[in-house]
Amino acid sequence: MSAPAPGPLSEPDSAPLPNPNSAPAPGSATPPTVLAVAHLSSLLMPQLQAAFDLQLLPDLDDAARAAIAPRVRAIVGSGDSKVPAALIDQLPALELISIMGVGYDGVDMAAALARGVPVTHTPDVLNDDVADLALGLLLSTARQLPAADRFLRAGHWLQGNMPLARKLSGARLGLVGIGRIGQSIAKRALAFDMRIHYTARSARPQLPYSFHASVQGLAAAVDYLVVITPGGAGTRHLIDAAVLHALGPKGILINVARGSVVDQQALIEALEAGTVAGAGLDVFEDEPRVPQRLLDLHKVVLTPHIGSATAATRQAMADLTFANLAEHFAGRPVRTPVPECQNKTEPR
Ligand code: 8YV
Repeated sequence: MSAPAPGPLSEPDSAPLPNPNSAPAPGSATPPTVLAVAHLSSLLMPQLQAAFDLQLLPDLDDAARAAIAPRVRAIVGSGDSKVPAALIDQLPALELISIMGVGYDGVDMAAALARGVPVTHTPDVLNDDVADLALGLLLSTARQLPAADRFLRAGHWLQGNMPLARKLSGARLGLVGIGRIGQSIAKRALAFDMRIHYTARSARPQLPYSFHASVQGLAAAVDYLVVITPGGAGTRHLIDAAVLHALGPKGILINVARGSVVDQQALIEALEAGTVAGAGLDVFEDEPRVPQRLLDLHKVVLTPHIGSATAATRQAMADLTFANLAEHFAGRPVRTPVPECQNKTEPR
């Protein structure tokens, strides 16, 4: 993919980024039209509104959509936004897709690549938060922290102690995915003296952890299985009934990746049957809807997709999403292209 040609608003290389707090000066050139595919973070929207002709897809009727389609030069969305081929195909002037999230499985990458449209995301800035949450879910499920809180508040302590929980320190941890976030989880788990195992497309001999070629083999070898692999067609239902069976009646599953990676129906059945001990889930197959059968299970800890949801991290993600757009429209290389678009944009 060649670097996009600088647009009419291009500035010399030394020019500062557009100031997100100032609207274009009266009489200046029309700002580029950017289409937000959803109502996005309030940390990002004001920056976009100040710098661009921002159009909100959910607010447009068919006629308004058709009217702006020829001038849309960028799409902006979040990690869970859908950017289908049908939308990309309707936008002849599209130059960039900027996603506020590390995951971009909602973007039809084949369609974007076919059109030569670069896609950017927000890696690294959220590694700590997602890894922190994974450890939080591990501790919450192992030590039954939400159940303990409910137990105390309900007055049950007055009648006796809670059933004993599970030990986390020293246990075997299996990571499905050993990318940047997976390694951040491993680093934290080492402080709990956990023994780290992982599976990935290929072994990483430089890492001091035990590699397993299959997810099933990994699940059979560990006490806790943490899913931290990208979503999308390639990993859909990677954690299926067979993997859950291998994890076994003492095993606990944590998912901080994408709901699509786990066969949710198979997980519910395994939890109900007791063939898996528990689960800590931050992501679900049909967010924000969570099946009643999952809500009814006391051995699961459920959080509403909050992996990166701290003020500091969401600000960093918003700023990086904006910076990718700003760099592009200033005629400079984008900062964080997705892996499929790296080395295909101008070298930095
Ligand atoms: C948020 C995420 O859901 O980064 C991701 O891929 O799933 C989360 O951080 C979202 O993208 C925030 O906009």
